[in-house]
Amino acid sequence: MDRREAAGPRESRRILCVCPRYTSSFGMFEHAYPLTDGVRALMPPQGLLVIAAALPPGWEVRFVDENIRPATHEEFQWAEAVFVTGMHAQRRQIESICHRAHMFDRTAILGGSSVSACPENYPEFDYLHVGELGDATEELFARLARDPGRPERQVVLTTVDRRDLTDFPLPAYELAELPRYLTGSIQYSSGCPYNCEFCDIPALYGRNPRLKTPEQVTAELDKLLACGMTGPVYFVDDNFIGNRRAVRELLPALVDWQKARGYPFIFSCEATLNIAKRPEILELMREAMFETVFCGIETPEPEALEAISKDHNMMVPLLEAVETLNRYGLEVVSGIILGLDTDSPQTGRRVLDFIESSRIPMLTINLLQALPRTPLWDRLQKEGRLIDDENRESNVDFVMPYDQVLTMWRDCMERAFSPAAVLSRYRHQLDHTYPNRMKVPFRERHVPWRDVVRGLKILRAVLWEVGVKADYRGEFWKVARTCLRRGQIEHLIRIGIMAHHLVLSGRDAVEGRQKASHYSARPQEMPVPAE
Ligand code: B12
Ligand code: SF4
Repeated sequence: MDRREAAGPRESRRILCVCPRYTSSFGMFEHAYPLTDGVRALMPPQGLLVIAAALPPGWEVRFVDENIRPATHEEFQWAEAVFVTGMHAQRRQIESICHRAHMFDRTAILGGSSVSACPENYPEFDYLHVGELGDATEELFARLARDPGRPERQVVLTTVDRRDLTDFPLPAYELAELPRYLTGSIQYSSGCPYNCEFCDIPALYGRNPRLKTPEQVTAELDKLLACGMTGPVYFVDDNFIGNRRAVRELLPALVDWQKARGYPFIFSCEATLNIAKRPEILELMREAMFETVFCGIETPEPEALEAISKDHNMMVPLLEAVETLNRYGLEVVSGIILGLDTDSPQTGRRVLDFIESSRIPMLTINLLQALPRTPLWDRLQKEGRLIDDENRESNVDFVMPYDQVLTMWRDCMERAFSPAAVLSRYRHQLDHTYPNRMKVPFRERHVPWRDVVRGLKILRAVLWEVGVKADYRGEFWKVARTCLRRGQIEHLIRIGIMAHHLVLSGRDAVEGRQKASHYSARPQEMPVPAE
């Protein structure tokens, strides 16, 4: 029997899927959006699009991403049940969708990473779906098929038997307004073999990465392309090289797919820094047109890496690893954590020195936040060092004085993202990383006319908003002139919008407009949109 038919009686149901707004934070690239032609969010929510595709046949589904526009009264009225997803950082916005669903007496159902880690945080939802797509999802569909109404008390369904990734449906990309996203999203694997102290991935998604087949991934790419997506596509995998043997099988399929279709996509992914030890993987990534890799470097201090069980970052000296990736045309994006137990008053200076020497342009610098279902949470709880105070920037009672950690964070943000620092790091990438990328002649590339028009509009916005109006335009032109002289318009556009975001985010941090920990669910100034 088809798995989708196993859900129960074939009653047709009307499901409204709603993705909550993100909390305003550095990693959302919000300052970049006004320079684009209508981008409103970073990437489509893969989890909700997979669930939408897994609904039993005949069920009607609508999808709204509230980062793009709010769900309307008419949509809530239309639905029999409202499906919501989300991370801890979106908690208040998740709750708001539940309230609105209940205003119309609609059944509210929550899944995703936040509820999977902390079901107790969401007492108001009618159903909680804990864990990945699996037996809980089938039970949910069967119950809704029998009765879509609100149950008398909350029902919590927990996946014990996860659905094999090879059995995942193609995400329902057709429901999303793809041009409104900065990048597309795709998933190849789930889970990570490491066990970093602060990370909840091993507990939520497992330590043995589960995988899709290369054929499935290329079919998803075909679907993304058919739905009108071109340009950047992000692999949402926790660690792209979690299973190195498998990735060596996937990459040749990606290379062939890209070649056959004229390289419509530019890929990025998240991977551990020890990827630098695998030149054969890096070469294939270059050929498949991977251009950016997010690596959780976390800290340049070796004793700190050891203390947070991230010693795999030390397999290759940090600077050497970054340089190696750059040699394959890969720009590194890095996460940095301040507030670790090993931090000293010198840590901020060391972080800044590392940023300067590695020339990594884009870094998310966060204060440590303890997430539930992590070894860090368990340790701090035992030590009595978890602080539940929404007015603080972190729930961790740091070893160093709180104000000193916060000052160190602000100082790092200010210096790392000063216009001169940001643009000189991009200048380095322009000379030492980008020339190492695959060069495909323009006529051999699949670039729809609409993308050319879009590129020109963004170029105009960059030149006007940054090149003419910004107070740091002098620094911008030092790099922009070189790009123009070399005819590197794509680089000019990318550097223009990203540098703008980094510079403005640094200023937000210094002027207190940005949170120091993007992981918490502290209520945020950003309101939930009214209809
Ligand atoms: C891509 C990604 C992002 C993207 C896009 C997120 C998105 N909406 O797609 C962006 C860049 C926006 C992002 C941002 C952040 N992220 Co993020 N992100 C991820 C990542 C790497 C992949 C997400 C994904 O697509 N997974 C694949 C899908 C298929 O899995 P899934 O979403 O869990 O969905 C499955 C189930 O949960 C379930 N499901 C999901 N939704 C629903 C709904 C219903 C109704 C049902 C029945 C089932 C269901 O079915 C799906 C299939 O199995 C995850 C790690 C991970 N493994 O998930 C981190 C992760 C979700 N992010 C995390 C964090 C901390 C953040 C940030 C705070 C980072 C930062 N420093 O700013 C911000 C927060 C955003 C904000 N400021 O509001 C944490 C969340 C911790 C938590 N438990 O809430 C994670 C788990 C990583 C981690 N441990 O650090 N992130
Ligand atoms: S390597 Fe990354 S995904 Fe894996 S446990 Fe560490 S922080 Fe989490």
